[in-house]
Amino acid sequence: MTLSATDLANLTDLVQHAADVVADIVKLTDTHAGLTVAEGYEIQDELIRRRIAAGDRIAGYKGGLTSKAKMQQMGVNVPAFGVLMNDTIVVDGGAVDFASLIHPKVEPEIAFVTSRELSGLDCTIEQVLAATDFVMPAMEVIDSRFRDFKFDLPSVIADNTSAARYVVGGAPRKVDGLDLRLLGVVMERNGELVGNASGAAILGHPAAAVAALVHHLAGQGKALPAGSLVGAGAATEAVMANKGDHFTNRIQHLGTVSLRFQ
Ligand code: OOG
Ligand code: MG
Repeated sequence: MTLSATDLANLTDLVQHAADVVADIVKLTDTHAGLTVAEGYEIQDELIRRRIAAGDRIAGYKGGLTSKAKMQQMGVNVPAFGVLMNDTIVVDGGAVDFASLIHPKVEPEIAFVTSRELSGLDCTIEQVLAATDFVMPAMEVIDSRFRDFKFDLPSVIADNTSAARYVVGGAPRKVDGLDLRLLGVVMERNGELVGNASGAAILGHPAAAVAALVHHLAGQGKALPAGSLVGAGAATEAVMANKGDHFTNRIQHLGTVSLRFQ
């Protein structure tokens, strides 16, 4: 479809309002059938612009749908990219207000912090690793604004890829001497195993998710700034959360990160 300025404003309002009032909506393509992926990113950009105008700031970036487990769970077969806003960052061990979210799910992730700018459509895993300051265990709380988490690629992108909360923890670790593909990832809910994988579950190598983000930004004429926090995406399926639940992600050699819902 051709997204008019009015459509852009209205669809952005719709998504932001759903988040604000904690009530789901149907996916955008149910009412705007021809919405494209590029238009999804236009809506996401407008959403982020508005949050910045309201006083928030960008804390980092995220890759989503970067593992087979997630792609199969959501019925989407390519990654999508989004932005982590500062007011969604939770401290390690911290609490998330369950009532502030529609139907939160938790994902075990690995997060990167970069030391140099990365750019270009040909950015490689090696370049990402050379520009990585450190990696940390992380978890994302996703909360699709769409009913029953039913969406397609343009809709989920417009919804800033379901981003809701993000927590990093452990001890920041240099990647030298580590093969990130081989790191065991173990997520527990209330002490019970709910997901396990190795780093390779993320596009074959977690740094490939950062490279894919760089390619995506390059397509928009942008670079990934030095000092960026990047969530590489869930290594396993996302797991439904309930009020009172406590989640932990343990990653071999990187340590542990946790959060709870209250
Ligand atoms: C989209 C976001 C996916 C990930 O890590 O794969 C994501 C969704 O599944 O709602 O953040
Ligand atoms: Mg995620």
